[in-house]
Amino acid sequence: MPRGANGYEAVYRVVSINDKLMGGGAPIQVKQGQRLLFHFLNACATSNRKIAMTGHKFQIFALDGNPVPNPQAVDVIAMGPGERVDCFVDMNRPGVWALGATADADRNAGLGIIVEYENQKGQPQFLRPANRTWDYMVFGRPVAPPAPAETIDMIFEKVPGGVHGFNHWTINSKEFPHEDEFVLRPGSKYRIFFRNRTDDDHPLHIHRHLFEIVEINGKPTGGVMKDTVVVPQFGRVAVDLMADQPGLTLFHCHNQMHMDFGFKALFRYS
Ligand SMILES: [Cu+2]
Repeated sequence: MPRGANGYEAVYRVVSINDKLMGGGAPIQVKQGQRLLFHFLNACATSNRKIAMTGHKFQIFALDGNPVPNPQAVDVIAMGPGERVDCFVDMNRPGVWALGATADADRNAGLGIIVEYENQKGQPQFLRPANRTWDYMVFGRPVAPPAPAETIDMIFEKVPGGVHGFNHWTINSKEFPHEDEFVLRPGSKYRIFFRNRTDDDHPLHIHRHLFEIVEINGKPTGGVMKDTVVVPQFGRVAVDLMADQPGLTLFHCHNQMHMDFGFKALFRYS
């Protein structure tokens, strides 16, 4: 792998929820005993984020709009750019709370919204949860579906941009465009191996298709359908994709900077 100084990455002075910095808009006003439905979308072009709400659990039932086989309550939600999470939260801990980023820098830059129980006043409280793990596999089944006959291997690498440059990104040693590497036969199913040989977590997205996560870092899983998956640094994720949407299909890292500097490919149908 090429070595050298990292190039520029995008960073932000302010971060918002529904166009408002935390405290800049109306709080979410709730009553004890209520159940709230949340639709979360990470609309940032470049940053993975984690959010939490002290004393409350997110009861996750759908990812990227697809019901999960094993709904679970978790303390923290992690989302790469473009990912969506649907969940319930039971309001059973009166107070004034910040629903916001677990990273202090992001929360202090505005990434949060105040949740205020009836008859409660004061500054919003935020305590970082002890368990901040996020694992797609807890929402799936512990077995992978049978392997399809066809496989596609994708190796992702970084070409460091140097002190005043931009990092570049390659798929199977090449930046975009890839002319004929990725050809799908209509009606065939493919197991795609995403091999991340970089020190970033990449949110990978395939247009117009769903895929099933079937392996993460060597552990089998099944049943979680998505269109975007964050592949951890120096990790491996396998997904099964049914080629049933003929037409040119863009595959890319959902980090805009990575996509603009090589990290994308067109899948074609034969
Ligand atoms: Cu990326």
